[in-house]
Amino acid sequence: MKKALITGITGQDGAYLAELLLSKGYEVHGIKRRSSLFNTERIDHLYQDPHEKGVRFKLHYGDLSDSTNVIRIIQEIQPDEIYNLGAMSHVRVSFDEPEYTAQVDGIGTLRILEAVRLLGLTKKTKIYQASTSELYGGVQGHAQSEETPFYPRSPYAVAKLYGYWITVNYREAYDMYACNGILFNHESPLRGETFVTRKITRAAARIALGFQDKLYLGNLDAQRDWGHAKDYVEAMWLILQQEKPEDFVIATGVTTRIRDFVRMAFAEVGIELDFRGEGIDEKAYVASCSNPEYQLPIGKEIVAIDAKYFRPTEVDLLLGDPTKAKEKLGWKLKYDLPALVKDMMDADIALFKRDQLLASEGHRVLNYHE
Ligand code: NDP
Ligand code: GDR
Repeated sequence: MKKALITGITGQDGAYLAELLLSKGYEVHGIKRRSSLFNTERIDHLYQDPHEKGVRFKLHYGDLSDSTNVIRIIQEIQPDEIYNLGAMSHVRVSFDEPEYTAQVDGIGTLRILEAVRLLGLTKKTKIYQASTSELYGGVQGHAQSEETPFYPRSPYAVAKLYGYWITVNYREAYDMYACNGILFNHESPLRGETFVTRKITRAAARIALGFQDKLYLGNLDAQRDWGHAKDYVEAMWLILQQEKPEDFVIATGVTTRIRDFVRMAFAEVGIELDFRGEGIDEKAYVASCSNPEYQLPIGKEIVAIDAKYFRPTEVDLLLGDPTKAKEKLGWKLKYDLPALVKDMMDADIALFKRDQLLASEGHRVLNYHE
């Protein structure tokens, strides 16, 4: 039985990847962080009582900022495959926590690679590094492929740039099977609530059900190449099953503006949005207002702009070219953007209908929205 170790198993991709590997017969180990509240909601359905026999799903406390912890866990497990998905993954938050982001997303990758080398596992253990389309950042004007140079535009992307190159370097220096998946944005019902797509689908569902009045967003003109996380974890696995270790771009090849995602999500609950602000430079508009908190109401007064969601440096357009992955990995997409939006909206409507029921019975429901 193959053994896999997933860092970041409690995150969106970690949860889907764990499901996929279990379905393929792997023994799956994951690193979870200690937190003051349970943080395993996305993988609770996979939990197996460790006291039982034949358990194939095991969690270990750990943190990518702690080298000795990483070494000990890898030594104990002796994994065949490591998927390094753990990261401070929020681009805007990385401007607030740049040093921590560098420690975890950059040096954390080195800690994994170095642990495998020190433990003499270079011939046994294959490593997948969660690289990102954010590496391209300021490179605009054409579809981005494995050959496109990088120009990171955030502390997150700069940390991931180190992760990318240290993975390539260990592959070349020590002949390790270590690969980068350069994944473009991928979303799902399990997407973290503060990333733009989930923030939008949650808000559309909550507004339709009367839990929320308004949705505040930042730059609506950015364009992203969005796929479904379920399709993208398949690619991660395929990348580690090749004869030779190589890096791959994983993307849909279609890009869409944030405002169009907003329209599509609200259309699912029968709300047609008419963007009054369309065509104007919203960032300049907000900056020109004397009150920095001024919010420009657009779209039937339901969607408004709040300057705090703009980033000091933005990535305007991401559009990936997945030709190599399609040809060499045989990777295929099952979801297009309308199917992704529908999947997310269905899940969030169901979630908040449950809250509606709880509220009608007099129970307190969580009121969190960013
Ligand atoms: P999430 O933010 O959903 O999950 C991140 C995971 O990393 C969580 O399990 C989190 O734990 C864990 N983590 C955070 N800090 C540490 C740390 N110090 N030590 C160990 N684990 C830590 O991200 P996604 O699932 O969306 O993304 C997975 C990976 O892929 C990330 O590396 C991300 O940067 C990268 N990526 C994501 C893309 C996307 O569109 N989703 C695109 C390209 C790359 P906890 O639950 O405790 O917070
Ligand atoms: P991104 O995803 O930065 O591409 O990183 P995010 O969903 O956060 O932003 C996408 C675009 O939407 C704009 N935007 C807003 N973003 C957020 N979060 N909140 C808002 O209110 C808002 N309004 C507009 C942003 O400015 C941006 O242009 C994601 C992460 O998963 C990374 O870990 C991963 O590496 C990349 O995708 C590929």
